[in-house]
Amino acid sequence: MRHLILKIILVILVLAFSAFSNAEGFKTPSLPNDPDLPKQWGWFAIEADKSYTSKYTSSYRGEGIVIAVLDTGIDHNHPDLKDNIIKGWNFVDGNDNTTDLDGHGTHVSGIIAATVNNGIGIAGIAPKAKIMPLKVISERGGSWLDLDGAIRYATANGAKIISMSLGGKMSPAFTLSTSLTIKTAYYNNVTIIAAAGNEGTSSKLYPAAYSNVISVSAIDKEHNKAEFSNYGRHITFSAPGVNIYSTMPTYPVFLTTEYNYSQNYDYLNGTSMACPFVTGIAALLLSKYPDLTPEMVKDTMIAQAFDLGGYGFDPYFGHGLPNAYKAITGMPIPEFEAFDISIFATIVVLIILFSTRARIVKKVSYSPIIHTCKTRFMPI
Ligand SMILES: [Ca+2]
Ligand SMILES: [Ca+2]
Repeated sequence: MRHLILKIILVILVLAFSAFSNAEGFKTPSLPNDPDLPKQWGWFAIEADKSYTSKYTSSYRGEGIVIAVLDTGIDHNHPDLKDNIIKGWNFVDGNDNTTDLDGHGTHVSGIIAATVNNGIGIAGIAPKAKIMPLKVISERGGSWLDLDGAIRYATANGAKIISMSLGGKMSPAFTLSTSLTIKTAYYNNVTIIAAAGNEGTSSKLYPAAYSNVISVSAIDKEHNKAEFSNYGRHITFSAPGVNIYSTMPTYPVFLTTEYNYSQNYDYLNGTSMACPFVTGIAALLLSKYPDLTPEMVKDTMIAQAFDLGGYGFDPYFGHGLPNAYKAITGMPIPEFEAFDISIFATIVVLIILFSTRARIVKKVSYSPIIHTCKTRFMPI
């Protein structure tokens, strides 16, 4: 009888273990079923496939991370985006209608956070992140004042990342204002990423050229710098920006009617497309380590980036191509510089204090008693 009970318990345990090990969480995910995945060379170039399928990283997909996309708005009804959009604001018209009438903002948003494994279209890099569409560009372009307002709005409303696939040459009057707005966002722990520009020159475009902004140049499928991509010492990373397949509005917009791009999905070129690749990886990293500062986000991605071109940092590729898998499997890089300086400064101050005190004590202790009157003045 006792043996029978033991056997029954054993069988129950084996069945339970078998059910447990087959549970969803213990399976290594296979590649997602999005049919246009083969068109997304950039998704594979940053190893988003490895990040998606590895048991070490597959649970970090941008959960809890709000990304403000400062652009032309978004198609709120696109089947590959509609679940990942939160309320935004239209700074051009001063209302809450952030419908994309151009196509650019919808394309950028799909690269970052298109729904993955839903059997349609493409796969985003951080599909559990939420896009906050902030419309700052109309068919007439955008104003720096609107950009400032959008950066402040994003910071005040919980965005962890601001992604700006836009830029221009600043007039001195606006340089200070936008620079201060960006600094404020940065010190409120918002990671700020911007496209370097498409003039194919080393001329600086803002906001990418600000020191608190991660600046992104573009590469093609062969890892060559895209001909159109700007470059210079201010480039932080290089990311896919040629023949990038992503979401387009499901209704006619400027890019489809004036330039014959397709509705629903199409290819675009630009550092505007490279910027959201870096944004997506930053979102993956922040979903694992939500408390990282913008400096730590940048340094951790730098430490795990794939070097391109000349050895180490160079003005064409910056620190290279960031990696969606390695960025979240490597240890976060602490803020060494700030840490070291504060410790160093403390040590120097302590040494000065102790050496002064030692001199004083030494002098006092060696002062003969007969010179008591003089010892009163020794500390001076
Ligand atoms: Ca999809
Ligand atoms: Ca290099």
